[in-house]
Amino acid sequence: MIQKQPLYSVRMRASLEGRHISGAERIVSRDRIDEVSSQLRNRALSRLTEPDRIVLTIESLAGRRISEVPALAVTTCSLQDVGLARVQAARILEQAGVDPGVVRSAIDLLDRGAAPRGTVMRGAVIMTAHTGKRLEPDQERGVRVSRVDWSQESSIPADRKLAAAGLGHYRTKEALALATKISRAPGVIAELCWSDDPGYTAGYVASRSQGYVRFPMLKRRGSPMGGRVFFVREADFDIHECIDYLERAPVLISGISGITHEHIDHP
Ligand code: WAQ
Ligand code: MG
Repeated sequence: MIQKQPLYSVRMRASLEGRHISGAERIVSRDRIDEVSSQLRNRALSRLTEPDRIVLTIESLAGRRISEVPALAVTTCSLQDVGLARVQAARILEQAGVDPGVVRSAIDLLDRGAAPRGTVMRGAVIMTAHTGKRLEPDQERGVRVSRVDWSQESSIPADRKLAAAGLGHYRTKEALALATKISRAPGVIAELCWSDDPGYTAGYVASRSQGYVRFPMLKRRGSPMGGRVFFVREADFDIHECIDYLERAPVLISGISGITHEHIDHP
């Protein structure tokens, strides 16, 4: 899509003594750069841990091809027990084509901390769906998905629809945008994610065909462990093409596709 007005990627990264604390990003028109920059800066400063360094990057996307795609459909699965939720999440990933053993090792990996010393990675693990091999070049950093946001026209209506469904937390809106972009990455067949925020227990599994399936309790409250795993097909997988898309291709989310709740007592 060719934009009438040039768009800018605005990205924030905050750290303390070199350790990552928070990051966020937007894609906005020129006249909104000031407003959004200060929002991101305030967000960095309002974290429990105060950063000693905040890096703001403002980059023009003029001349870049920007794709506009609808959000994945959202389903919330009612299972309130972490163990049962993980069984159901695993089943969905298996249906997407991930080997059952690989699903288990991915869940264990996020539980233990996927970075080398058992800490949380800044970005995502890339894992082959049949043999469970890790392919991300740097296991401390992982792959950071970037250059994705809700379009200006869709953002407020999306807030309204998500809030009306009881999903008004900013994390849900951001994760849905990320998951939508990730689901379209070349070679990615599914994703698993839950937050590293000890107070935020919700997580999701997502794929292009199954949509965004969220679980209010995908980890135990109080756990500082979280992360993302992108499962990729084994054959003809081009890691450079995939990472280039995830990190660099600008994607705008054009609107909400549907929000449903699914009540099941047992996986
Ligand atoms: N690209 C790749 N990986 C990322 C990115 C990114 N841009 N941002 C975060 N991660 C990885 C990193 O390992 C984090 O530790 C982990 O994901 C979790 O990040 O209600 O808030 O920002 O439907 O803590 C999911 C459920 C919330 C939302 C996810 O993730 C819902 C969330 P967080
Ligand atoms: Mg976080």
